[in-house]
Amino acid sequence: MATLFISDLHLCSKRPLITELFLDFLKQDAVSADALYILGDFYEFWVGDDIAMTEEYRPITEALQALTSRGVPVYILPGNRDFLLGKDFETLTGCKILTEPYRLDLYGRPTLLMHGDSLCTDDVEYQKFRKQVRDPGWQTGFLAKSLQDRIDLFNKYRRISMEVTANKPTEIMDTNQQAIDQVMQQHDATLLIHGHTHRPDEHHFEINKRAMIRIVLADWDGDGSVLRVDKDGWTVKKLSANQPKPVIH
Ligand SMILES: [Mn+2]
Repeated sequence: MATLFISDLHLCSKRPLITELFLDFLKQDAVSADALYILGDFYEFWVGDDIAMTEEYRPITEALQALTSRGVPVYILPGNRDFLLGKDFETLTGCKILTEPYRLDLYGRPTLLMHGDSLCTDDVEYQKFRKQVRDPGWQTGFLAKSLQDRIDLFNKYRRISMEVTANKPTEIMDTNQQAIDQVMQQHDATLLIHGHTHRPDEHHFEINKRAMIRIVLADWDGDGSVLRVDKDGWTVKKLSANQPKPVIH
């Protein structure tokens, strides 16, 4: 038995193969797991729980429900794309939403789970935006708008974000080591698992002579990627679509 970690699937109707890969992963791998943790940006965007049963999202909602009802706990830690996941999503899927940083004992190892965007402290502009959209007052106001208005606003944010990102030095958008040290020390963890940067890797370093590890999960783009942890250690498993289908433009 193992605990599985995934992030940055960016599920949306424009990438049906990724959704298919995820649904297969639930049936083939996740069904026998101790637990599944989804560390943010599971969806490309999430404008409110009222989209959970729309044609686009229903298969995902129902597949998560099927998994949790079979007794596999599924935890989701919202990212910068899906921070509006809420109570109705929990009820419909049986998933539990975590707030970050989330600390757990992972087979004896004190572990911290995050999405990763809050560690990119060099990107001051982004952190300001993050603070705004994570504000409960802002969220209540946003969710009170019509579905179409919310989708339009999200698309606008995405456009602005893409323009801004294109002009930013890439180092700024990576994690800041001081921020990592601080959060790991504060929560007394020796392993940090996060996604967000799309720079999959395993970093080994020390804080006050204590060995630390930071695992960065891969985004799902063409292939899927799963971090599998058990009492003996961890491995990264690549997932490929069983029957590759031509992409129709
Ligand atoms: Mn992200």
